[in-house]
Amino acid sequence: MASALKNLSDYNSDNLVDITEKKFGLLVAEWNKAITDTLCKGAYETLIKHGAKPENIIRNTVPGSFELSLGAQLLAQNSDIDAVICLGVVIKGETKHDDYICHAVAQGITQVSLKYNKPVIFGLVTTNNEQQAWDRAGGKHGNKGVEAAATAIHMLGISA
Ligand code: DLZ
Repeated sequence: MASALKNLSDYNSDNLVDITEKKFGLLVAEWNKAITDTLCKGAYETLIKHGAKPENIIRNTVPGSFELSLGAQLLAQNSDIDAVICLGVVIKGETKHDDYICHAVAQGITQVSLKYNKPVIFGLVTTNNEQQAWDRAGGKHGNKGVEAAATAIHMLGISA
């Protein structure tokens, strides 16, 4: 099985861009807050490590992952912001709520990305249980917040 790109060093350096003057919107859902805070820390530290300035990382929270789409739109419409990183954790329950939320967010942030022509990153961890979510928030499957930030930086390097 192909392994996921986890760090910027996994990307082709041709696509990398200097992010010292780039502005990022970091949008974090508060459901499963302990886990989303860990994703957020991973994303934030990755941006800083690769040259972003702390004052250029605008962090906002939304109540739950369902609200990520509107939150992303509110950030993306700001012409100062170059990329938006959406982070959330949706854990399967007894009903199909997880399906509805995940599909809505996937569609919503895709629309925002295409409407505003800027990267809006899908950093949604969707799992069957809490342990699987922790496994992806600094556990055995890495930190998806780090991957989301690396993806944003990579996308900023795409040019026509
Ligand atoms: C309602 C709900 C449920 C049941 N589960 C989650 C979840 O696992 N992860 C998450 O981020 N949000 C959840 N929510 C909240 C919804 O995303 C949303 O905030 C509410 O339905 C209000 O629109």
